[in-house]
Amino acid sequence: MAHEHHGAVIVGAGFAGLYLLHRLRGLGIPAICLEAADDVGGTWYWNRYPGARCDVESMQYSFSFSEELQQEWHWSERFAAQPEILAYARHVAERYDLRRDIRFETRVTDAAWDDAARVWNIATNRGEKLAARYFFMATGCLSAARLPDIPGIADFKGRQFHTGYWPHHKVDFTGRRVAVIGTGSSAIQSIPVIAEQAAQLTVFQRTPNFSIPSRNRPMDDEYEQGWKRDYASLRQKARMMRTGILYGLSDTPAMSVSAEERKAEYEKRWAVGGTAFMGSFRDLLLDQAANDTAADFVRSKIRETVKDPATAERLCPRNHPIGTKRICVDTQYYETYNRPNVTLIDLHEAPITRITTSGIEAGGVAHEFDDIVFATGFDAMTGALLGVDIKGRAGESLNAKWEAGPRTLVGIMTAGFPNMFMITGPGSPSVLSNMIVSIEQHVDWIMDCLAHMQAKGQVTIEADRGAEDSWVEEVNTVANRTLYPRAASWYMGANVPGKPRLFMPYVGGVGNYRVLCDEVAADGYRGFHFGGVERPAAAAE
Ligand code: NA7
Repeated sequence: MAHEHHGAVIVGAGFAGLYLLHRLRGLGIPAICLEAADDVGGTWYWNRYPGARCDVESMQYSFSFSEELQQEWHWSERFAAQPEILAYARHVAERYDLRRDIRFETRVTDAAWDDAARVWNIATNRGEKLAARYFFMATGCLSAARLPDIPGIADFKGRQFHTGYWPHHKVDFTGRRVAVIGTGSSAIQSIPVIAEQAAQLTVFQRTPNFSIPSRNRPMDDEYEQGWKRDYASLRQKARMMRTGILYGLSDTPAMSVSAEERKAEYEKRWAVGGTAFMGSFRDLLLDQAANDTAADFVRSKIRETVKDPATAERLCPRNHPIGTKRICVDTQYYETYNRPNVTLIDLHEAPITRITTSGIEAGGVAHEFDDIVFATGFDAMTGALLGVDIKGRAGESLNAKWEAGPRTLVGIMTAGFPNMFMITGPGSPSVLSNMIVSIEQHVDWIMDCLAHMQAKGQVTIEADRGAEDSWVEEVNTVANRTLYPRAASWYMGANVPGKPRLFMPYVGGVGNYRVLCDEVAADGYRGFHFGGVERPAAAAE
């Protein structure tokens, strides 16, 4: 079959894909977006589990590229729930007439660089063959859902769900015996909602997580107007923050104040709710003693909240510094364990041996269930990228190149794969940040770069291997200055058996990273090679 020719192919119609499509049109590069789902939204299309909600405040978890868009959209809650965020993604798609260039229910299977033609040849699960000069992987960082390797999963006769791959119809748990496996963010959000419906809910916990109450509430009109009056400058400040989120980040080291002052600060942040708790002191992710004070505080809150002391102890995280696994934000999570219909099973005391036709065997006990909810996470950051068979220059495969871990130059390109861009790829702040801020920064930077190439008549760009090696080292060096590598987290690839263990996101901060990327551009795109001069239009006539 002949190849369809496009200026650019984008994989994924989440926020990154939508914004890319919009911006590429602005540059006059005809693009097509290929999306496995039957609608836009990415993460917010798939993660429809009960209680799914963003842990970044709505006023900040939205696009900033259009003043009209940010003024006209109204968020109904401090932290938006999944249906509202999906409605927002749909609104963006319609407002900018993006759907006409999105091909749904189309999964990209292969992509190979043709060095002679200087194009990417792309194949889909529908047998289509496309060719494009530019290839964008806008596939998200948490999009390859993982079922655990527990024997017998296929034998279970009841209903099974994965939080990251939730059905589109309403799932009713009324009167049912439900198991939830996992206690990450998705479980912590869904457990309180499922517990209200289910006859019995049993939670199987391998690692307890730290969770901060969200204090979610309906949007306050004055608060919304405060943001909208000053959106441009507040957004600008957020872009320079460590996480791309504007909240109070203290400059004070934790141990420089008295225990009473520390407690007062933690109490204040606990009352405000949300991830800003980690901004209580500037060194919580750098200094173990400082971190211990915050972790002790949260453990004390768990003990205060959960009435059964044995359950409270099981829920207290002890094997990682607070914040080194993604901190969770909840609505009534710990309180849920006071309900008579909720039981917690600690897998260290009672490991799961198998799933049977009627339930789960753990610690020699057979538990019977009608439904099992797997809240077991994702092959994070690299899963979706490596899920496509990508071959670069001379047939080098991305899977082979990244066998010992992802290698990128600033998380945007990888050497040997010309004209292939990753949005919020490994080696960039990505999952440690407000994803929409990071998406906009990557797309804007790449668009400036493509405009620069257009102006010079260049058609290829590629990361230099030496520059990439230095960046990989820098990503490691900054991570090793923090407490992050002390946790067996999905940031480290630790949740996937056999995955290389190294800290994948760049921890140097969103603001610093932006400055660094701008310097690279100002320095003539230092570390990138350009090539293949396009014949001027007149000469080509
Ligand atoms: P996470 O944060 O990866 O959580 C997955 C949970 O599932 C976590 O508690 C895991 O325990 C647990 N898990 C994974 N495999 C197993 C097996 N085999 N047995 C028992 N328990 C298991 O995914 P989420 O979907 O909750 O959240 C992902 C991100 O989405 C979140 O951080 C937000 O950014 C949004 P473990 O900790 O590995 O011991």
